[in-house]
Amino acid sequence: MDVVNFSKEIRRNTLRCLHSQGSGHVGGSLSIVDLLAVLYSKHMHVDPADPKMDDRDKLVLSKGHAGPALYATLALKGFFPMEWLDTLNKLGTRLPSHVNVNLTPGVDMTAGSLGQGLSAACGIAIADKLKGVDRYVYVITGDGELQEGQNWEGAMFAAQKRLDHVIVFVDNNKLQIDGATQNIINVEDIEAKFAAFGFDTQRVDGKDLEALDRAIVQAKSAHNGKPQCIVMETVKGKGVSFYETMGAGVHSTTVTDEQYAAALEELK
Ligand SMILES: Cc1ncc(C[n+]2csc(CCOP(=O)(O)OP(=O)(O)O)c2C)c(N)n1
Ligand SMILES: [Mg+2]
Repeated sequence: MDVVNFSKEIRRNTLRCLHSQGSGHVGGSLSIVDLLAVLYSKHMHVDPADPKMDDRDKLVLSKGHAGPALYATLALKGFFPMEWLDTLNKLGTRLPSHVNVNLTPGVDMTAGSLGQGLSAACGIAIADKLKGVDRYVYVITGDGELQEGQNWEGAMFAAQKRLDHVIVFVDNNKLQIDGATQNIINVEDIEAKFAAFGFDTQRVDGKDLEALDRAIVQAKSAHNGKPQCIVMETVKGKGVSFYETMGAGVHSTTVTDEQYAAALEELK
């Protein structure tokens, strides 16, 4: 499957997963689909048949509420049966609404309490250095999430320890739970902030699959001792017109039978 169709399939199955519960974190799941499509089709060194493979690349989905998008991606890659997508958050499920390393094959770190993923990635990366393991550790944070101070402790640490295999993506969809991120606590200029903390930074259109790919290639090849940050300009609810225009309400909203059918129609 080419990356364009892969991203479409991830969107469709993200909504399938959310529809199984009738509601959930629709907006922030859909805004990272294009990144996941590029990462998992072109970059992640992983083996669905051996999810704990020693030298695999790791992804820390720090905005752990976007689990449904990662689950759709992992299911499509063959980490687990597609039918699991219909069990989101149900009793006994392997797919909780927020990602859990102990429950889901292919999930590398538990998240949900925002702000901790970069620190976790630093821990993984420093352990890798000590053990001589050569892998990339990717982190996906939200723009609202950057309002949490722990991110900046992690950023300082990553630079101090020269963790150039840590690649942080910021899903800059401009919305958090209560409204526009800039009206609550403005986090811009995100690129300048990470640069000031010692990162190499790039800013890309997070809906442009080729631009994302180029940015990742560049970040992976830096090898200059600097941790890497890619700020992605995204749209919350991306891919479905009525979710894209819902505003802050799309953070956690319904996926009714009617909405699901209408969304699938748009994603044909
Ligand atoms: C420590 C912590 N505080 C509050 C929450 C509740 N919460 C869940 S998602 C969210 C908004 C996050 O905004 P952003 O990072 O921009 O996420 P996105 O727009 O990508 O969904 C909040 C406040 C949480 N999960 N963890
Ligand atoms: Mg956001």
